[in-house]
Amino acid sequence: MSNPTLPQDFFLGAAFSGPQTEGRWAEDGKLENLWDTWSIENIDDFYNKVGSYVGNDFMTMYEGDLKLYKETLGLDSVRTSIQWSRFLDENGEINPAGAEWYHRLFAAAKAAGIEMFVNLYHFDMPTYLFRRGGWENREVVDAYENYARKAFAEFGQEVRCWFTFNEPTVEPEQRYQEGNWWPFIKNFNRARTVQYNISIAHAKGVQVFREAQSAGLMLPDARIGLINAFMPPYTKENPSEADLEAVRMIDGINNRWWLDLVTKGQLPQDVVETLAERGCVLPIRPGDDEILARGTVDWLGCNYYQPTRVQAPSRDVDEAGCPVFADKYVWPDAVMNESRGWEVYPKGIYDFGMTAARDYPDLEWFVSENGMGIEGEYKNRDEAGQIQDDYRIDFVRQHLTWIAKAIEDGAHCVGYHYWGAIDNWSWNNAFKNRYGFIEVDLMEGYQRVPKKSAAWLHEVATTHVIS
Ligand code: BGP
Repeated sequence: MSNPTLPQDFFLGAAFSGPQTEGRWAEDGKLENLWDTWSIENIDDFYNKVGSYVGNDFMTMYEGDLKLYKETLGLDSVRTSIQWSRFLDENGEINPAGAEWYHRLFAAAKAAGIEMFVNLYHFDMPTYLFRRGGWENREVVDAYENYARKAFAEFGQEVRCWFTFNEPTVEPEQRYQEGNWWPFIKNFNRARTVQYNISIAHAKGVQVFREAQSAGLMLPDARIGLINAFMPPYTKENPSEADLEAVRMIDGINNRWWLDLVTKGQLPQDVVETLAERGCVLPIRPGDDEILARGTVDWLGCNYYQPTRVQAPSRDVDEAGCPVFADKYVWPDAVMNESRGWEVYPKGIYDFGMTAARDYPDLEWFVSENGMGIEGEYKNRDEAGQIQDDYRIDFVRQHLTWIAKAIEDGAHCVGYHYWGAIDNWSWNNAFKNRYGFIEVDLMEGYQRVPKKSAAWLHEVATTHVIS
């Protein structure tokens, strides 16, 4: 049987973010963001005590990295994020040194033949705004609107593909609901307030993008999107009514919420109603419907790592008095990436594509992140010192194969970005789990060394044949 192929105009690239790569956390007027503050307050929370300060040293290495992307990996496009805390000062005015860095980066990417996709917010709230209430305070939504407006005006002629947020489900969950990220809040209802206000901020971001377009500030073919982690929901075989209800709400909160917002400019009414019935009242203000209506996008990014498996909850309410809609369901057949504790289920991306094609037929989307982080990867070096990461080749091959099938079956998927194509800083996991096709050698001044998978990826990216 011949190898599956991807369409010739399908793009292949990579994704990363400002806070996980740039480094130079306190130079040239950069303000502290929440990751810097957490690193300062308790470095012991970070794997091997590696805080946010250096990223993967991208601000030093960026020209070489862009060459690696293009020449060694064969990629055509790369996403990063602007750091709000680097670009603007505490008065919401442009920090010239911060702006200068992004101008330099976008020019270097262009010279290297890499199209730069730019996202505005990647879990990196400036700390002074968090201290004013963060996403729980509508004034911070206004501050985001100002940030977006200034970013479009400053870089509108340099960048074509823009995104308002990366994974707006994650900060509510990790920082406000599960208490995994500083300052470790555990409150489902506060998490939903944050989710709601981020939705308003997204819609305002799209609105100022459209205004910048009308004012002639953007490139003629500029586009705006949202990136979210879409985790197709599954439950047990032969589910009960209560299991299916758990699926409805978890799918509603994590997936449909954002899909409805970006395609219809509204939130799923059934989800909002059930939340209210269970005592989780969103901070809806008069006029919000009109704001949300402006949140429809040109296209969507889908980050896919793992599916969600849920079942009916064993209790209705948690310790904080907040509603519980589901418990985890452990599928006995699950294949795990033990390093990260995430299930590997490549067919999930196909299922997402088919659901999107059925329920949101006009939506164009791409896989904006997908990747495999492995702990202790240095143990897989061969005699010449190269990491032999056949598992990564296998992981990407399987996902690309399901994407090719989804396209064949009618999914409107136009590209693929691998997460962390060069090893980078994974939040409080720091450099524990490595994602790259290119190793970052922390013992050798952050030196970049291609792993075995790099040559394989180059072949696929330049031929579109999944070998
Ligand atoms: C996504 C984030 C990325 C990245 C990735 C891998 O959720 O958008 O920022 O970190 O997951 O996860 P981790 O680094 O936690 O292993």
